[in-house]
Amino acid sequence: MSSPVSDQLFARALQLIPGGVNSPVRAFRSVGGAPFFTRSAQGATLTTADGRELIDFVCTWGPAIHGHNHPVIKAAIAAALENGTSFGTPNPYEVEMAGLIVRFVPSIKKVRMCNSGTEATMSAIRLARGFTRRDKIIKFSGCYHGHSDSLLIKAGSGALTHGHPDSAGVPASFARETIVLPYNDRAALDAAFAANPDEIACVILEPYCGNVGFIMPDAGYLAYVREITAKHDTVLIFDEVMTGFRIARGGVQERENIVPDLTCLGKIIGGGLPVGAFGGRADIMDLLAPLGPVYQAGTLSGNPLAMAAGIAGLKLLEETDPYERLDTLGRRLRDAVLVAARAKGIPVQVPQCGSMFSIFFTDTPVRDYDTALKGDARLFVRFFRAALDGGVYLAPSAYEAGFLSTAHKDDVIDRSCEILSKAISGL
Ligand code: HOZ
Repeated sequence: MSSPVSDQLFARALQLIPGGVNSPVRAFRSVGGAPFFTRSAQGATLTTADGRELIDFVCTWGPAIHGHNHPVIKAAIAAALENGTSFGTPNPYEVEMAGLIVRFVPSIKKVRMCNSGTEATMSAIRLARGFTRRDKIIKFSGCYHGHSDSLLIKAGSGALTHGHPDSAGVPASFARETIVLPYNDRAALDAAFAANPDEIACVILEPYCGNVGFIMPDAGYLAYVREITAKHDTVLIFDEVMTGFRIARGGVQERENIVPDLTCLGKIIGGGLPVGAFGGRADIMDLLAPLGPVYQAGTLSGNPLAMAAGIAGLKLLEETDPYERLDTLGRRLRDAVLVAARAKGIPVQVPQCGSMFSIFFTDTPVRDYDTALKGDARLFVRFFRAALDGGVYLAPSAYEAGFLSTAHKDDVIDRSCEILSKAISGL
């Protein structure tokens, strides 16, 4: 695929921006070649700087559940823009947004807005430490909670894709406070709590993992995590930055009927503009400044444009209730891949729930970091390139989730199934 405009832009970007990208997941280093540049995005389609149209299953890494550039969200941003871009004082949008989040997400009684998922998880952990007066935290290998120091240990997403799941620059003394366990392993949790009595401030996890590919919990696992954290007075934090408002309106916690103490949100709640939020039990949230001693702040937190976009997006979800439909489309895509791989004799796993999915080339069911790494990454690269040549853009990594939107209508899914099946049969 020749992309002279993208290639020229990338050459210039490499001189000015480390690796030519402002977030490592956008680089094509693990799949080879240079990334394409996007000129515009509409519905389920990206148009590259070279004028190529691609069916997009990255959806800006999750936020675009209504597709790109949805007219209702666009109009909400335009209307808010008339009143200004940032006030540095409370604004009415923030109150409406908080009301929507509290109404839709079962465990959230109070919520604080911030600017990214990274800020949300970092702040939720500080809050859990302030609440419990304990220092240690538990995270799970392959879970990615943004790029704050304590969390870049055995991390997924770009950290794993580019070969640095344990980031350089994290002081050993910080890393010592982070206990990393395998996901889906109850015995490992038991052992960690037994070895660190009254020391663990919080357990943070993506209840459905989306950053080491898409992985779902074994039956009863999340309930067990809830039970053991409650038993040890440890704060349970669900990182629903990806899954919030995507797996269900109330996130995984609604689907699985689990009540975490704190929840982190981002992506969809910003309607495509930068945003994050964390919320939960009122007694914990009220420890935040200015009420309490745990400090957290942000010049652009609750930004009126981001709030207006997010509010429009959340209201659209309420009006359209797209979840069953998205699941049907997700299953069609999954089944097409399974059928094509079976016909070709290629082992594949396609975990999928609603509008999230992954494609792992392995015969081992994927239930944690180690089994995700069993996927044939070289075969994934060939598959990725064939899909891209055919007109489908998947995340440029064997360890990222795919996303659908309501703009992926039947005909788009039909075409995608054809392209992906052809990509597999050519492997
Ligand atoms: N969670 C996203 C991908 N796994 C983050 C996107 C990014 O790092 O740019």
